[in-house]
Order: sequence, then C-alpha cells, then structure tokens
Amino acid sequence: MALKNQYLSDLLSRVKQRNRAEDEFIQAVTEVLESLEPVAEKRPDLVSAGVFERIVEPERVIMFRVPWVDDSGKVQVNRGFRVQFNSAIGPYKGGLRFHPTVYLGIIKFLGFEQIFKNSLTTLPMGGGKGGADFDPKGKSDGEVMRFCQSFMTELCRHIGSDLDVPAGDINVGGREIGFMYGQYKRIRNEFAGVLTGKGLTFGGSLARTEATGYGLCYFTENMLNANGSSFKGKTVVISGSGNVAIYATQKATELGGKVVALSDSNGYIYDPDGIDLDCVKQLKEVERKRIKEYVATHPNATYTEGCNGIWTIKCDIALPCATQNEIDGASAEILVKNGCKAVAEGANMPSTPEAIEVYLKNGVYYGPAKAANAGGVAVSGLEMSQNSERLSWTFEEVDGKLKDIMKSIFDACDEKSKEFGLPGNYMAGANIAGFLKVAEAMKAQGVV
Ligand code: NDP
Ligand code: 2IT
Repeated sequence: MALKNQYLSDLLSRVKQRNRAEDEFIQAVTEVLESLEPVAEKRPDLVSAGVFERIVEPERVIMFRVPWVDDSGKVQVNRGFRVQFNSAIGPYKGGLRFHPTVYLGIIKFLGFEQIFKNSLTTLPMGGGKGGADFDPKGKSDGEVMRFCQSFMTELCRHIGSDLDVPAGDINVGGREIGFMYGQYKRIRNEFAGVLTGKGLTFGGSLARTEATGYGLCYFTENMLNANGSSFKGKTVVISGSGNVAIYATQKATELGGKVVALSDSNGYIYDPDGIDLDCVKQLKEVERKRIKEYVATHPNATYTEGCNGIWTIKCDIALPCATQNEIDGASAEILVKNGCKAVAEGANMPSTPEAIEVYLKNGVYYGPAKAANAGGVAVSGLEMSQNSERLSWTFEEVDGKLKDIMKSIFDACDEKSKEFGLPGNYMAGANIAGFLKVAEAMKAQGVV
C-alpha cells in the first residue's frame, strides 16, 4: 500500500533514508504511518506540532560494550543496547532481548512498537527496548550470570524506577532478571522497582509470568466474541514454546480450545490429542531442552524439522508467539486455505506486511501484536504500582485487572477502527488509538 498523504509519504522517505540498514524498524514505521493517514488528514494540529516527525526518532540510543569471561577463561565481547524511544506519557518501559540476531534495527523496531502498546494499556508508561547480541544457548548458569552482571554494570547508569524500567523478552526470563537485579542493587545501593518480571521473593508481581500468554487469549476471546465466536471447540496452533507460548497454551485450553502444535527455532511438534503442557513446561522451563524431546514420551505426536511448516497445520486460530516475520504471505495463504479464521499475535511483528494483507483481504480476524500481546507490559505496569506502594496484590486481583485491561484494549481498537472508517481493521484501530494518546501528550508538552 502506497501512502497517498504527501506529508506522511515524504516523512517515510526520510525515515528510510536515515535508517537505511534497519529493515525491521522501517517495516514497523511503514505499517504505523500507513494506518495514521486518516489521522494526519483529520488532525492538522498534530502535523504542525511535528508529532509525526518526532515520534519516529528515538529520544536517546545507548550502545555499549559488554565484556565477560567464559568458562574456559576466554574473554568474550557482546554489544548491548537500550533505546529510550518516547517518554511522553511515562518512564521508558520495555523488555530486554538476548539473541544473536539482535542489532540496532531490531531494538528500534521493538522500542517503536512499545510506544503504542504501552499507550494502549491505559497505564502511564513510555516506550523503550534493549538487549544484546548474546546467545544464551549452550551457556552455563555461571556464564549467563557473568554476562548479565557485565550488561547491568553499564545499563544501571541509564535506568531508574522513574526513568526507565526494563523487563524480559526473548531469552530474558526470571533467571536473567534476577542476576541483573542483584547487580543493579549492588552497584546503585538501592532496592528499587527498576526491573519488572522479578522473582516473587523480591518485588515481583504474581501473574507476570503468565501475563503475556493469558492476555493474548483474553484479547483473542474478546475479538472472537465481538464476531460471534469463541475459543470453545476450536483447534489452535501456537508457535514458539517459550514464556508467551506456554501460557497462551494454558489459557487457550482453559477457554475450551485445543492446542495441537508448538515449535522452537529448530522445528515443530504436532499432537492431535492436544498438547500436554506439563511435559512442555518440564522440558522448556526446568530442563531447558529442545521441543523435539516431547515426542519421546508422546507416541501420537510427531516432530518436523524447520519451524515455518507449523503454519501448514489445519487450525481455526493461529497464535504466533515466537519472533518477528515468522508468518510470510505464503504461510498466511495456507492458513486461510485451511480455514483459519483468526490470527492474534503474541510475538512482536510476527506477520510480514504481505501476510497482513492476506488476513485483511480474506476477512481473517487479526489481532495485531501491539494490542494482543500488551498484557505482559500491562502487568509489568502493575508490578511498578505494587513496588511503589510496597504491597503485593493477589493473583486473582492482578489477573482480574489484566482481563479488564485486555478488554479495554480490544474495545479501543474496535472503536477507533470504526471512528476512522475501517471497521474490523483492528491493526488500524490499535495504531490510531495508541498513537493519539501519546500525540496529545507530545503536543501539550511542546517541542521537546
Ligand atoms: P522466550 O525466549 O521465552 O521464547 C521464545 C520462543 O520463540 C522459543 O521457543 C524460541 O525458540 C522461539 N524463537 C525465538 N527466536 C526465534 C527465531 N528467530 N526463529 C524461530 N523461533 C524463535 O521468549 P518469549 O516467549 O518471552 O517471547 C516470544 C515473543 O513474544 C517475542 O517476539 C517477544 O518479543 C514477544 N513478547 C514477549 C513478552 C513477554 O512478556 N515475555 C511480551 C510481549 C511480547 P528457541 O528456543 O529455539 O530459540
Ligand atoms: O514486548 C513486550 O511488551 C515485552 N517484552 C514486555 C515488556 C515489559 O516491560 O514487561
């Protein structure tokens, strides 16, 4: 889709020119600016306040060396990042990703998306993201700890409970957050709510572990209900087998769906009897093994090498929960051909622009990442609130608030899609609703 609005089209050209080697960032900005065309037409005041130009440029980018010593005594050097993208509505907030594919363009796309996602949660959080090109696969606990300590030794001077509050993302879970929190506390000599996703014994929130996967299913259930459907009796395919995928599997099953497939970066399992989640949790959360081990104890299940083939499995609902661009146009066509009626994104930007076009063209209900996976950061926001008041809420209280937040996010997407003449296009609704709140704040605060 080409931009018809000249002003946005010129802006996108400048973004492409200025961020030439950052494909994922350009992809994310393109999608948002395309959705914002009707806003630019209706709101000349936001154009003259320079909100569009300012929102596509990070407020601050921090890149740093992360040196550490591996178990054999060899010095290793990784590259660390924190992109503080937008603080118009609250302190920077967003996860840390440790993955060999991490480079500036990945962190910028994630930080950019986080601005709108955090705005949609209704909580006061700005957008940020960070990480490193560190690969934790095959590393010992000691190596992971030394890496995390080195990473935090630099990061600690840039973050704070009212400034920037990181959390987890791919390969950053409870273990890594614990190591980083310990190092922060040691260097800064303060016990502050500076990271979320902490352990329950030191300020973590109940239900944060489950929040992204649960929230994804609450969003999806709202979206299905609004279109006369629900999870009940539906076949569900979920990619990934990490934090988001595991708790999405649990909640989708509780809501009456049957999850038949999961994956990791090597391949996917198909279990026609429905995934045995206790086995997956033991393999992935406790033993840190590969998903293919599942078939050793489940004779009816099959394992196939290569992760993209998971989208050839017939399903009613697809929940991509692994990584960016994991569903391309061809996979989306196969999903549609097999009767898939809904796609909701647990991962960030898992669908390519071509895939999204296929969903919209074929009337697939499409829940975009920044709305559908906002439950994780929403409960991070609730963890910040609990830390501030030095209290912790019950699981039921946090889960109840999460449910309400996911409903309000769906409602906002639905309403804005209708108000701007694109009923049922929840991607446009999410981009517009997320943008407008931040844009009003940026306009009110002057050119900063
Ligand atoms: P985890 O590290 O717990 O799990 C990631 C899963 O995705 C693993 O199964 C991993 O397989 C797979 N995966 C990762 N990279 C790739 C790749 N390049 N190709 C194929 N498979 C891959 O991460 P999370 O579950 O936390 O995150 C999953 C997605 O959800 C990410 O896109 C993240 O940004 C997003 N997200 C996470 C939130 C959270 O609260 N954790 C909140 C909102 C979004 P393998 O083990 O083989 O690497
Ligand atoms: O992409 C995301 O929203 C996350 N990885 C969670 C961020 C957070 O601050 O909890």
